[in-house]
Amino acid sequence: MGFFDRLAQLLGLKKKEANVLVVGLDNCGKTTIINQLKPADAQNTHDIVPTVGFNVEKLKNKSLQFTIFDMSGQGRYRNLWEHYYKECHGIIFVIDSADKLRMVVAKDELDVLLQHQDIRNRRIPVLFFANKMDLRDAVSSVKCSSLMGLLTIRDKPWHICASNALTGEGLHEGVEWLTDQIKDLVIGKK
Ligand code: G3D
Repeated sequence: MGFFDRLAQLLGLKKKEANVLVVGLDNCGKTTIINQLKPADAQNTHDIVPTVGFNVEKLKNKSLQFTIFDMSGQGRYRNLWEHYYKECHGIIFVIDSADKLRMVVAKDELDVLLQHQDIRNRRIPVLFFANKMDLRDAVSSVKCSSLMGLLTIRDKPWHICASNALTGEGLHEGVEWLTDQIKDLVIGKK
């Protein structure tokens, strides 16, 4: 059973809704990752288009919602996506591990996100994908953690996985972790 099915089933049982934000700079692989995570029968439907700043994907059963933001473009859409911070139960932060130059920008965006008033004081789980691990210039997930300053995050559970969104490699491990974290948050404590 995939991430969607498993989490949706758990949430469905409790009539809860979970919101997951999928964020990162443009072109880092957000859309490709979400497509991989969708149930097999929905994977080849073209209902997710490349993200232009902002894209909300709501699953049919309505218990699980993915909202995808591009954190690029001088924050043109920032006001729109900040609206979703209050309601989110988990964050997937996608990093292009082969684009060391823009990792500095990704780090700045991460810092702004983590300091936001609606995120700062909450123990929201953050899953990082060091994506595009298949590319020759890709840095390891350990190196990625250090470039992104992840070791300084102490008030939120976080986890990083190297991934290849084209093949799906690494995605499973990451979403297993996120599922467990959200399960505790949404079902365990609310
Ligand atoms: P975005 O939604 O974050 O903007 P996309 O990014 O999912 O649209 O991906 C941007 C490009 O990167 C796409 O290529 C996609 O196929 C590619 N990509 C995504 N993940 C990986 C990966 O893990 N490895 C490699 N090698 N490429 C990846 P195109 O050519 O369609 O623009």
